Amino acid sequence: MSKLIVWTYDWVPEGPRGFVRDIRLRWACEEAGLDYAVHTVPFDERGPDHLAHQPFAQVPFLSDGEVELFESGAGLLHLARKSEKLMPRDPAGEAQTLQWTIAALNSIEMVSVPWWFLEVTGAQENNLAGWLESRLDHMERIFTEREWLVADRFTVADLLMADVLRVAKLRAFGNRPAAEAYVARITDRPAFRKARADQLAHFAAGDKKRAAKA
Ligand SMILES: N[C@@H](CCC(=O)N[C@@H](CS)C(=O)NCC(=O)O)C(=O)O
Repeated sequence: MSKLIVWTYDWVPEGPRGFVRDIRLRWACEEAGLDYAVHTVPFDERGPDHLAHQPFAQVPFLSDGEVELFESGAGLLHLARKSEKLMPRDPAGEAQTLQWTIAALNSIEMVSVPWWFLEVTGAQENNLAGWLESRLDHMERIFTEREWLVADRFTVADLLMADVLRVAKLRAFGNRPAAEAYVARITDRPAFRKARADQLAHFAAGDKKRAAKA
C-alpha cells in the first residue's frame, strides 16, 4: 500500500474538473516518481471527519504516514523535500524554490482567485482586473528574461506558478507571449498530462457512482 495519500473530493461538477488543486500534488508525485494513492472525502457532505483533516472543508490534503498536511503549497513543499527533482538541494536553490512557491500563492493566486470569483459570479465590474494585470505584467517581464523561476531548471515553484497562471486565464488579459509560452511548456510535461487525465478519470468515475446511487 502507498504511504503517500492525496485526498480529494469523490466528485465535483464539470466546471472545476482539471483544475481541482489535488492536481498539484498528483503532478508533483508524478514528476518525482513518488508512489501515491488517491483517497476521497464526500463533496456533498463535509462533516467532522473532513474538517479534522482540512479545517476549511476543502481539498486537497496529504497524508504521509504520521504526517498530515493541508494547503496545496505546504503539500508541494513537503513532497519537494523528498525529491531533488522538485527542488535543488543547495541552500540558494532551496531558498529560491520556497520564495517562488510562496510568490505563486501569495502574490499571484492571492489576486487571481478573487478576480476569477468576480468573473464567474458575473460581477458588473471587476475592480481586481488592474491589480491582476499588473502582477501578470511583472511575470511577463520575468519570463522574457528566464526560462525557469529557479536555478535554470524545473522545480516545484514552476509547477505551482504554471498551475496558478493557467487558472488566471492569461488570454483574458491581452498579449503576454512569454507567460503563455511558459504555461504551455510546463503544462506539456508528461507528468502534468498524466495528473490531469487521472483527475478527469477520477471525477468521471464519481459520475458513475452518483448515477448508480440515484
Ligand atoms: N489554499 C487552499 C485552497 C484549496 C481550495 O480552494 N480547494 C478547492 C478545490 S481546488 C475547494 O476545496 N473548494 C471547495 C470549497 O472551498 O468549499 C489550497 O491551496 O489547498
